[in-house]
Amino acid sequence: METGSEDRMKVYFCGSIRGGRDDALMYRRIVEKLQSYGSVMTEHVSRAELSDRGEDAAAGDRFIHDRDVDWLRQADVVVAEVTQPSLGVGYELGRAVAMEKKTFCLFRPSSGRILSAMIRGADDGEQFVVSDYGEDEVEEVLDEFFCRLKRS
Ligand code: 6K6
Repeated sequence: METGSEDRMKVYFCGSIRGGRDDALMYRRIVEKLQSYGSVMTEHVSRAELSDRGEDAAAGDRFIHDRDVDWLRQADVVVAEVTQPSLGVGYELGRAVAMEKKTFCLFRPSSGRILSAMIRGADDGEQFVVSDYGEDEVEEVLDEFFCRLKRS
């Protein structure tokens, strides 16, 4: 897959906004790493100053939905941090499956949560992959996924 300046891989990153912002710092780390592979269309999801109200003065919810679904359509790969449950992230993942996007979900068992069966159970080892990770390993786990993606 191309990662040159004009033809950079488009990565759609999903992370909780109105579902809760507890993992915002982890989203930042993930987005910084993703930027080494391609261009991250949803970089705003990782903004530390964004509250769980997910407010945007100019854009209404319909605008956000339509723009994000359009970006999802254009994406080469979808990466989601799914530790913090979020309706929006779950919806994006369902749409990504319907669009047959390569999708990688990251979950931290140390959170004490148990991931939804609808996400864990969607793992087919190829098109939709779920990976458990520890806080110190996120960059390594992403490297492994993108290495495999380049070879496929
Ligand atoms: C402006 C700046 C940052 O956020 C905003 C306004 N809100 C949203 N902007 C863009 N994408 C959003 C917004 N709210 C939700 N989403 C999408 O849904 C993101 O791509 C996230 O992956 C996901 C989060 O869903 P909720 O249900 O946790 O909000």
